[in-house]
Amino acid sequence: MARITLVQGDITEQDVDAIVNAANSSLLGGGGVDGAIHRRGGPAILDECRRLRAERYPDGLPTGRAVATTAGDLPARWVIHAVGPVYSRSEDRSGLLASCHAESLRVADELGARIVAFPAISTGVYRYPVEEAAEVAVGAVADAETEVEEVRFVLFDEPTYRSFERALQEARR
Ligand code: AR6
Repeated sequence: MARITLVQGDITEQDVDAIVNAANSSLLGGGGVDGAIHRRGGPAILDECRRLRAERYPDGLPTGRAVATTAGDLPARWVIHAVGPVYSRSEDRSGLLASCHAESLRVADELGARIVAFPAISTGVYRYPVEEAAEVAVGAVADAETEVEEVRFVLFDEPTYRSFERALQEARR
């Protein structure tokens, strides 16, 4: 089981084996953490995303799934693009949110990544309530059978950091 750690900061600065991107199905970029990763990582990431679309995912990467590319100019070696669900009040999409964490770790295992950083997937543009998302994310990572040694959640702001801290305390009880 991977050790879970938390830091407040910018995921693009993390010197880890792989960072996870909160992507969308198109894999062609967007705002939030996705925009920051493509901006800081340079064009090599988008080139590989375009190739993945053409060769493996002509209809896009389904929600709940993950796929790796180079990390371009970032300190990390790989970016694992994961597609979280858009939050819905009428439908429970926590299974999809858990799945994109489990799938990211499966991809990390294929790469041989040992330290993997995750942002708070789905809690920005996709509007998932942070408290709920933190519980799902921490639970999914804690349940995963993986060779990854450390999963580092990199939380952009203090309220998100606090939510993950609470979720981690709950999970350890
Ligand atoms: N480092 C760490 N966390 C960050 C950073 C950063 N540099 N920048 C933002 N965050 P979001 P989503 C936090 O919107 O909700 C994009 O357009 C942010 O504060 O990036 O999964 C994609 O292309 C929030 O807590 O991702 C998709 O279309 C968290 O990252 C869509 O947004 C996630 O916010 C995905 O939406």
